[in-house]
Amino acid sequence: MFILFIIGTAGSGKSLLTASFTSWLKMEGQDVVTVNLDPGVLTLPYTPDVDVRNYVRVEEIMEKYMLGPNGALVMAADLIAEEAQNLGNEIEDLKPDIAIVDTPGQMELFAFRASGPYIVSELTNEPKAIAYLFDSVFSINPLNYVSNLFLSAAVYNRFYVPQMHVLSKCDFLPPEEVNRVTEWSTNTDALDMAIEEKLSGTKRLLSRDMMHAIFRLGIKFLLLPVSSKTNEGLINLNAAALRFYNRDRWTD
Ligand SMILES: Nc1nc2c(ncn2[C@@H]2O[C@H](COP(=O)(O)OP(=O)(O)OP(=O)(O)O)[C@@H](O)[C@H]2O)c(=O)[nH]1
Ligand SMILES: [Mg+2]
Repeated sequence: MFILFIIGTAGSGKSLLTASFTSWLKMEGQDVVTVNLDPGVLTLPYTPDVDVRNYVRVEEIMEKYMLGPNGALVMAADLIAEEAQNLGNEIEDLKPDIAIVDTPGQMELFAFRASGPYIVSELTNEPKAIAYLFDSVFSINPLNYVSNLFLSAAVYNRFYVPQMHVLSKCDFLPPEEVNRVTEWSTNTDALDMAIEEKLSGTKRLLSRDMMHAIFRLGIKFLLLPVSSKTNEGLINLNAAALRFYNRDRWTD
């Protein structure tokens, strides 16, 4: 079994990618299950096979503890950790080839509190990877791109799980823009040049220094353009996931 966690900032396309990638894998004949870890979500574009809302519900926490929506989400994030074992058992009972895990809308609640890394490590002992989403329209600005790279590096430092970078909603951009942004992920000089061209003053200095610091840490992953509307790039996402899976199996 292989577990793929979909992580990204609010609205970056996590839930729809969970839905589209799952359908695509099913068409390829894979035995795949979906896991919803968002306790506050009302509607999902897929029917989760394993759902955290069966254990923790944000509306109930709001009522019971008289909390507002954000306070309840923070509490929910911590309560989910106690259910890691149950959720893991549910996944293992289904015996899938691959489980796609949709994570909470507010990434910081999952990534930057103690509970997220605990859940990722305790859910199962099977090989895992994280797909970190870069929202297309947001990413064409080099400052936003580097800021997102920084967030991804922070996620990487929190989870210590193999990570891949996905340029989500790529159908929003013309192909030449998609190529330009994906080149930034492999070619430091191209990103340096975009920063010089498009940014000035403090923004330029900050972006350049952040970019070099991140690349020095060895965090340089190819950005895979993917669209959940057209299914473009799902084949490459699958190939990248398989590479991690096989690598994990060989090193076990
Ligand atoms: N055109 C296009 N729209 C997309 C794509 N993926 C997601 N969207 C749209 O972007 C919006 C947010 O998508 P979601 O999948 O809900 O994003 P999310 O990251 O799960 O959002 P939260 O869980 O609320 O943080 C929705 O309106 C989707 O229809 C895509 O590949 N192409
Ligand atoms: Mg979602």
